[in-house]
Amino acid sequence: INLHNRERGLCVMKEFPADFLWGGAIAANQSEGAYNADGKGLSIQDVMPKGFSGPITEEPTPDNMKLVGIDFYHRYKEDIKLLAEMGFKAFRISIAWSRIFPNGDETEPNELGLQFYDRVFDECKKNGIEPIVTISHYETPLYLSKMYDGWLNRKLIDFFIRYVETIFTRYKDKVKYWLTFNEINSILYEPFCSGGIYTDKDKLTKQDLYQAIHHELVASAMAVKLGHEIMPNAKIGCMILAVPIYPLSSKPDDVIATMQKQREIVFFADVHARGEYPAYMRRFFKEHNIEIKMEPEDREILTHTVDFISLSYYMSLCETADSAQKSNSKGNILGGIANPFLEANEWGWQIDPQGLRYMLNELYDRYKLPLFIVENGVGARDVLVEDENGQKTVLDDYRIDYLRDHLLQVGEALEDGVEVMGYTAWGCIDLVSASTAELRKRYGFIYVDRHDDGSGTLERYKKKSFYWYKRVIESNGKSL
Ligand code: BGP
Repeated sequence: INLHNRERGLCVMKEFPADFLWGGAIAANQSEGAYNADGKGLSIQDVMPKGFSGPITEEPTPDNMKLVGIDFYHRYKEDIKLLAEMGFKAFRISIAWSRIFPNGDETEPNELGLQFYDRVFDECKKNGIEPIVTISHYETPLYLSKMYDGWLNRKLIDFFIRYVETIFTRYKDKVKYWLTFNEINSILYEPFCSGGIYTDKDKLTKQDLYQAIHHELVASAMAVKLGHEIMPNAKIGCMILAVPIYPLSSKPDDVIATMQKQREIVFFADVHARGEYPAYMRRFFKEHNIEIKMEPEDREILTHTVDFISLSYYMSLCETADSAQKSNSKGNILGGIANPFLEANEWGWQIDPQGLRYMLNELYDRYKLPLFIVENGVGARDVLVEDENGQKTVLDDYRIDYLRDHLLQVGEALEDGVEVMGYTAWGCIDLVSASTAELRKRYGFIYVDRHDDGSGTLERYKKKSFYWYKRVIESNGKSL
């Protein structure tokens, strides 16, 4: 794709804003390890050794790679220094809820947990890096999941707000950018991972799911309101798993099916940005016999809208009204259909740089709010080799190609007039995969010597993409 673009003279980089937030992203549960250190309680991730598809365990088991992660808990200084060397302006991390409230429903926070993030934010500041903080990234305290059934229970709103108030008050002078729920729409597909809902996925009705979603939407809006009160200068955004949906054919039936499928996703951003349920949901709820239980204050709470929309972008999908084609489809992530014109990575995620431009335009047209790409990247198996100076490295040209192709499209979107605040590449340091819980699916500019059998020194090595991204940031996107 890249070569093709260059031949056509399209590789001219567009102007990025001077204050563009270049950086990378990780999440606590996929990197920190130290799963029971300093008073941390268990999170749902500590009993998910196989990621989305595998069974949940009763107790943490040694085959769960997340228990050690990449030991960011102890190596954050070294890691942040490496990110600073690349010139990072922003570093997206998440706070592990169960470090602050080990069970989730206590009244007093765990001071040692709070101190850890103090140290991380101070280290960022020392290195001139702006922290971007996800409040809840797939890491509901396990106790809340087991005892309350996660977000299915309205009580979660109170527990969440207590946690949010604690971290806003504590870090108000250290953190300006906050994201409420990571990929909030993913609860539709992964209710345990995303919403801490312990009840078996197959037993959940649409009614259950949309009730849990309502609780999260109210909680998110309450966090926005509270955040603005405690930190008048803060910017608080929602975060959605952004997947553009294309009609598989130009058949009007397929186009309508596509519209519906896209709404399944943008519904979440609609509520966050417009402060109310969109009109089309009335019909959806009616047709699916869903009745959302709302408290009288909920409508007012939802009017506290976000300052920006953040998104992850990995792939696009197709949709059709033809059920036979649907069940035959191989690219069935989110129940979507593979695009015959695109290639996929080893895990079936179809690579579509132009889809990012398309999505950014769609979202900006819809909301006129700044957008922040807080995840993008390609998972790949990396091989550690020695360079000519005997230094260990990874020759990850495939990663550079992927990121370059996507950044070119961000440039196109900027040229289209879209306001993009920043770009944080996913898994800037190798970490444990969310969906498969493996380490062999790597995203980083920095290689971490740790493997799925638990072996490895945890040493960090700079990949070829490390030097490439450093130049990208240095040149503010001119050198790709
Ligand atoms: C997003 C999650 C991340 C992350 C990324 C890559 O859905 O927000 O936590 O891991 O996808 O997915 P994976 O790790 O499964 O490759």
